[in-house]
Formats: sequence, structure tokens, C-alpha cells
Amino acid sequence: MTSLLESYGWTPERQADFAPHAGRGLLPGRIVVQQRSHARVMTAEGEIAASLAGRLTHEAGERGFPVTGDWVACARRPGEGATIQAVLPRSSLFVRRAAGQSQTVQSVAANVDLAFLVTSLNADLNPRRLERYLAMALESGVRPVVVLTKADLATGAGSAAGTVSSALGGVETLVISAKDGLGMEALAGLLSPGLTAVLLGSSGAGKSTIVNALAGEQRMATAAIRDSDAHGRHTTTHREIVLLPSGALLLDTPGMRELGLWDAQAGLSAAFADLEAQVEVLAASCRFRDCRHESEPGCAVRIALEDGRLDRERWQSREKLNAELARGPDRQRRASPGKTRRSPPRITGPVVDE
Ligand SMILES: Nc1nc2c(ncn2[C@@H]2O[C@H](COP(=O)(O)OP(=O)(O)OP(=O)(O)O)[C@@H](O)[C@H]2O)c(=O)[nH]1
Ligand SMILES: [Mg+2]
Ligand SMILES: [Zn+2]
Repeated sequence: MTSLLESYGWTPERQADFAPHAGRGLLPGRIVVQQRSHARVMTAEGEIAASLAGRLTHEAGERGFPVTGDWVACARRPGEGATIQAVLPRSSLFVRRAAGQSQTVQSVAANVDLAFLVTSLNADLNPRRLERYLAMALESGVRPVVVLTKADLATGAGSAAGTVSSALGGVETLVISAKDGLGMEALAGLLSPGLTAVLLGSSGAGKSTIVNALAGEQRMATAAIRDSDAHGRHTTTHREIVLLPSGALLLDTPGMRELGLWDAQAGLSAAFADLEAQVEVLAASCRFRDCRHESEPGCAVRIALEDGRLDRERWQSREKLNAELARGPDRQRRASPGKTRRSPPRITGPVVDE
């Protein structure tokens, strides 16, 4: 029989990672709900409330701060609850640049296998908005799947998957409607027992509605979007893992207003791999071998951008994201030359994303 811990994704590898802590009498568990300074941790004995050990708060590096999805080692407190003493090694970590702050990284979810990048077909659908999510998912080592929701409200939903997928270099894309069930089986088909999928996207996209539909019950609150501008109401304000009847795990998150890229050069390259391959071929015909494809004469890439062989919008988007990425770390280095930051960066409140 599957134990409670196993149903939340506990494996022999995690067990091995936990071994040093077992000797100290600590209890393994997974953070299933995370709020500002405390969390709820699923252990073999059931779900318990846990707070963070002060030492961990200080020692947690940029990415060390425990986050929903993390496997942790807890010390039982006399009476009730526990203290999180350590975070076990992660198989993946989805981070972003914290909203409105250029030098603060914010962890969003740990140990996820799959990222559903959720966007509504109802609002003005813009593949460009998904590029950041795609880059961060690829950077985190998480398989991305674009989920286009509310097909029941859209005209031309049938062709949307193809359009969006090709605008994003061929990423896997599903069209669904939680209302009439379209595509829900295909979505569920990507999940399996013990696998964790995180739902990411802006408020009102329909993330929690997906959780409820797959859970077969109202596990997360949902709310209608504003009539005036179709914006969501930031209904979900914490991150939570829901165990589905199928045995898969869904990690619901609050809608993000902005997803700032953080240290995602490889992910960005991967998100634009098709474009980069095209550029590489074209670059062989540039007049100068070290052409930067900016304003050099005889640039084959520029010519291809002019005559439409290269997707100009996609090119511009990549330039913009690359520039954004270059700004962050550079600014940091200039601010403190030769000095690596030892003090943990501020990790902003993990509850509400804005
Ligand atoms: N017609 C239709 N409405 C949907 C569908 N999916 C979600 N909705 C509606 O969209 C609104 C927002 O859905 P939520 O699930 O709360 O959105 P969310 O992404 O969780 O939003 P936040 O928690 O704010 O990030 C609700 O009124 C849902 O009923 C769908 O497939 N079709
Ligand atoms: Mg929600
Ligand atoms: Zn060139």
C-alpha cells in the first residue's frame, strides 16, 4: 500500500537525502501550504503546522528559503506543530524576479515535474506573455505545457493551439474548457500518481478552476473576473498542493501580474531555440564573421527580418528579454564590485504575489 508520504511524491532517493536528518530524530514531510511565516507540512503522521527555524531564515540563500513543494526535515514541538529545520535537495525550483524589485529572487514552487502555463482564450490572447513563463520553466528543468482555457467563450478556439504553439517555437499546447470538459481528459492524461504539476499564469486565467475540476470537488476558491477589463481578482493568495483522486499532485499558485526573469539565460535560449537555429544558419551569410546583426552592412539576419523569413516579433521579443536579463546581474555587480553577497537577499512575502 502506498504510504501517505509516498502519495505526496516521497521516493527512495528522497529517503536517502533525508538519512542525515533521520539520525537527529527529525521528521520528513512536504510543504503543501505555505503562508508568510508558517507552512503546513504533510508528514507520515498527517498534516501538521510548521514554522521556520530562525537559523534557517538567516542561512537560507537566495534559493534556500523553503517553498511549497519542498521536502523538509521537521522537529516536532512539544504539544503541537513543528519547526522546519532543513530543506532537502530539490529536483527543480521555479523562481522569478520578485515583483517590482530588480534584485530579489522569489521562489515560487519546488520539486515540480510539469508546469502548466495557463492563459485564457477569453482575454486578448498574447503568446508573447507566455515567453517569460516558458523561459523560466525551461530554466528550472520543468517540462512546460501551455494550457489555453475557456474555449467555450472563444471563437476560433480550434486553431488557437496551433497558432500559439508555433508562435512559441513548438511548445506543447492544449485547449481546454473546464466548463464543458473539452480537453480535460488530455490534460489529466499528462498527470500520473506522485507527479507534481504547478499551475502558473495571471489572475482569472482559470487555474483554481482546473484544480477543482480534476479534484472533482471545490478545493480552491474561484471568483468571476471583472466585467470592466476581464482582469482576475487575485482570488488565490497562497500556494497549495492538492492531491487528486488520480494520485497526481497539483500545485495551485496566486495569479502573477508580472513574471520577472531571473538568471534564465539557458532557459531563454531554449525558449527561442528554433529562432536561434535559424539565425545561426543565416549568420553564415553575413558579410562580417563577427556580425552582431545590429546595423552592420551585408547582414543576412537583418535582410531575413526585413523580408519576413525571420519572425520579427519573436526576434524583438527575444532582444527585449535578453536585455532585461542582462540588466539585473550587471547592476548588482556594479553595485558591489568583487563582492559576493553573503547576506541572504530579501525573500519577499510568499503569500500574495503582488
Ligand atoms: N466559461 C468558462 N469560465 C471559466 C473556465 N475556467 C475558469 N472560468 C472562470 O474564470 C473565473 C476565474 O477562475 P479562477 O479559477 O478563479 O482563476 P485563477 O486563475 O485561479 O485566478 P487567481 O486565483 O486570481 O490567480 C471564474 O469565474 C471561473 O468560473 C472555463 O473553462 N470556461
Ligand atoms: Mg486561483
Ligand atoms: Zn548579421
